[in-house]
Amino acid sequence: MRVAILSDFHIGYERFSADAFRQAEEALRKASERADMMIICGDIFDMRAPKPEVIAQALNLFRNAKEKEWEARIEAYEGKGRIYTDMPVIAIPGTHERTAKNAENAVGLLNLAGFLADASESRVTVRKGSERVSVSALGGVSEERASGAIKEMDPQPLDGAFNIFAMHQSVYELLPFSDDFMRMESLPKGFDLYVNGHIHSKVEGEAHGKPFLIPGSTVLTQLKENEQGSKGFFVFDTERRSYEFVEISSRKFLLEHIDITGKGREEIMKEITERVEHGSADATGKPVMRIVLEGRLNDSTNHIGTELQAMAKKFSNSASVEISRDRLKGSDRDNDTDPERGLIENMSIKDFGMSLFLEKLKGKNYGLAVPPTSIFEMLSSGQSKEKAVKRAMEELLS
Ligand SMILES: [Mn+2]
Repeated sequence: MRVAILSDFHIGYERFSADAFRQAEEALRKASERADMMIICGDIFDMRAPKPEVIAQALNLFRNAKEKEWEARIEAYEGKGRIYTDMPVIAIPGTHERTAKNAENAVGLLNLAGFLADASESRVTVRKGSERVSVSALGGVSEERASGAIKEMDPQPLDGAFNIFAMHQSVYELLPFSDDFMRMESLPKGFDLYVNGHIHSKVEGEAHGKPFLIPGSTVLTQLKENEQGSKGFFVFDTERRSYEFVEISSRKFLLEHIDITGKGREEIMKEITERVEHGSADATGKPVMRIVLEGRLNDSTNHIGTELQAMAKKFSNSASVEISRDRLKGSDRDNDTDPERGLIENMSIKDFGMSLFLEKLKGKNYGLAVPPTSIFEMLSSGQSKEKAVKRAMEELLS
């Protein structure tokens, strides 16, 4: 069978919402054409409580997949929940959809509507003729719970099938930023293929001697160095045990560094203009450019911030430009030592919030029986502050 592996559509992502929809649409359409089944490794939505218009976008996207005459069909579902379709479109919720325990998440809604099969903490087996592909999956959980959750779930490969394990987690070997991240060795053994979401650039690795694939996001989100590559998804051929990456058209993204040490404001402005003009020259559509200024500010460039912002706006017809001063040294910004920089740039805002929360608790010798991460989920849920605090207090005192 040909299995499409997609991830991180981030539908509803405000900054590039049209891109998020269009690029997810192209990925889903191409995947339906080229594959017998698909697995979406989380973060279909960008937010936990998507607005009705964003849910409508998702329904429209998955309706297209529903129109295909799928020859492969879901034959078995083994898990605690329920699925409402036998169409071989399998998904799990990711970090962005994660809700407090027992609360329905947005991917769960698509499952209820029968637009996909939520495979969280379950095993879903797809059959085409005499061939079987079995997918065991862990829906996104907070990082420090991942290895424990896999152990608890104890996923088992199915005899006579091609076995895939799917999840949505950070992996320490790929992002060595926190001891909370699970290790490759925590992945269950005996599977033929491991697929993951969460990381927004393409990864082709290995786990327990088998392929470990991350397709990356279908839309630009974090404006990081590694997002300059092409966007798309994998199609894995279970018979040949080989795969290809299918590209989708996506907005061009360029990240440039300019060293401003010893340069005056005129010179800096001129250099930025040249870079932007060069970068947008042969682009179809408006590219996204992030220009990172490096080096040391001097007396004449000390307070260049507002000018740079005005400058970035000036290009708005030809490119979406972001000028970063975070790496400058001098009195405007002083980041000579900023150990957290790398950390912040490589984590989602939510994960970063969680790590700050855990750090604060450590300093206070937190010793209650309630996992701090579930308290964090409650406090950061979309509810009003009063309600969230009330629920967290109830949980703590129960
Ligand atoms: Mn994501």
